[in-house]
Amino acid sequence: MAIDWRPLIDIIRRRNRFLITSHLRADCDAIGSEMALARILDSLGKHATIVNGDEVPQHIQFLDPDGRVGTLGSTVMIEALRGFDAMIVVDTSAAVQLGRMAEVLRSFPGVRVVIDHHVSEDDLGAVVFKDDQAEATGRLILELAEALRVEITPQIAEPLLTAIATDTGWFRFSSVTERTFAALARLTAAGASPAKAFSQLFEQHSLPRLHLRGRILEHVAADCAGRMLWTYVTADDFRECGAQKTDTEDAINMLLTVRGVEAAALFVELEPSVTKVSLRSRSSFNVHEVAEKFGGGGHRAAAGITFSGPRIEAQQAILDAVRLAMQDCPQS
Ligand SMILES: [Mn+2]
Repeated sequence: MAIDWRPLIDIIRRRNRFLITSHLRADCDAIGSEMALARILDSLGKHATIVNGDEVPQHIQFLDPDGRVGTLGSTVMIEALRGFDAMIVVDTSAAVQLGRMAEVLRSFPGVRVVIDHHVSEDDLGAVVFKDDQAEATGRLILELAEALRVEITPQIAEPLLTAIATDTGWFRFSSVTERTFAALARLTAAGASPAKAFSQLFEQHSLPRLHLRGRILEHVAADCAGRMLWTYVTADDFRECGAQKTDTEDAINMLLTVRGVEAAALFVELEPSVTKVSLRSRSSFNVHEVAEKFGGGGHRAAAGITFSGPRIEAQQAILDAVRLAMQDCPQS
């Protein structure tokens, strides 16, 4: 259902200083939405400041060439975050995903706004603008800009195209609808270049990332009679390949290329007792329901969990939960 932007237009028109934030381990939908929103507010003559709980991952810094996105505790101190009229959270509704920016939000004296497309939701004391059917927050930001009658410049269009492109796995996930392509058409008309976006996203990887892919593929195992594939990355894999933690991004989707596979899981050893788990589905199997059991979140087709425990433990617990849920899910 389309969002009624009128309350947000009212909030924006009546205020001048905006603080924008998004989730930790930001992706292109997070940074792209933040950058576009800041530039939309610029064009309205407002002041917009972007501050996240952690740094912009190196591989998506092309979205922020001038270093506009601040990092709380390193480039921006908490004392400096005063005097804002409104705080806008994009691409998440979960306090835990904001890191230290959650403290800023909790004690924020002005109006709080959430613009998001995730199902999971905390009560952030915010006015919420959400479409959990939307493929990306980036498309919602475009619709907000249009509702505000802001001219979509190339500087606004480019990060939004990148945001939508990445959250849809380059326009191929089941979340893609005609609205995705309608948005893409408008962004392209406004000066965004799909060819440039593709090159920035998929043709700038490091050799260590490619080597890490090799490890991820080597470790693939089948479960649930081939309806699920899962794999893992250890701390040794990262070290031996010279790869970054962000180099696992998108790797899980390779598992969905096998015939008959409905779901995939990737277990990443972040620390000896912290395991990042990614779940994907391309059938009616709902990975969000599995993630929720472990305090995770996401969508029906893509969900994540930060598991407090060693990787082996995470694998046992979560694979058991997947097996149980698969039994209740008819084979597609
Ligand atoms: Mn998103």
